[in-house]
Amino acid sequence: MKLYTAAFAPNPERVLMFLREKNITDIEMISMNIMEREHKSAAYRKVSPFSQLPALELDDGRVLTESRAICLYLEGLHPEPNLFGTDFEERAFIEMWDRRVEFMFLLPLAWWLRHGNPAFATIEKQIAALAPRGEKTFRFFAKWLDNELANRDFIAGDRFTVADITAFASVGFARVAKWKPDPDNLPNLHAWRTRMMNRPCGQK
Ligand SMILES: N[C@@H](CCC(=O)N[C@@H](CS)C(=O)NCC(=O)O)C(=O)O
Repeated sequence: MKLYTAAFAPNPERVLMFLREKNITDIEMISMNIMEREHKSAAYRKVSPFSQLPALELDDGRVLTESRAICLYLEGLHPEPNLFGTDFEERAFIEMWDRRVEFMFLLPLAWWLRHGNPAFATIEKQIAALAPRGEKTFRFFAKWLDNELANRDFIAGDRFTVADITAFASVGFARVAKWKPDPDNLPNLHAWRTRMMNRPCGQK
């Protein structure tokens, strides 16, 4: 299998963290430079129809895109440690949390950065009004998550799951906005981030 990936990009990072947590090391890596538009080549468009990363090319030539789908496939091949849930109830709650994080944290952050930071003009038709809208939702969700984490150590419950990976990749990407959870205002999110940094997902 081949994983098309990119440095400093949150969705590829989600899959790379998943690989580290599962200790999967037998996938060929093909790294592309997004800022230099390597992923916009005609050759890569044949791999990924929307020219996005990551993409996992299977040995039979089929291609999976969407970080979550790639992780789910890898969970099937490497069931332990379980990161998607062991029974239907746990899977449903983990999915709820993972989607909350993706839609209310990672995507607003992407709007904030991609529409507000001139560095992203090479890959985004920027609409200035989307940046503050994204920033507001991102900051709102960070505060909300901080309150949630007052009562537990992980995003979706009492153990580490794929939802922690999505949130940790988001917090990593937020460094581009010079944002990280401030221990005074977001103490629980700050403590959770420290826990993540000390896990395999935090070891680059
Ligand atoms: N929903 C997709 C999103 C993939 C995505 O947006 N990837 C970004 C990198 S984080 C990308 O390829 N950006 C290139 C571009 O927008 O031109 C997933 O979960 O994998």
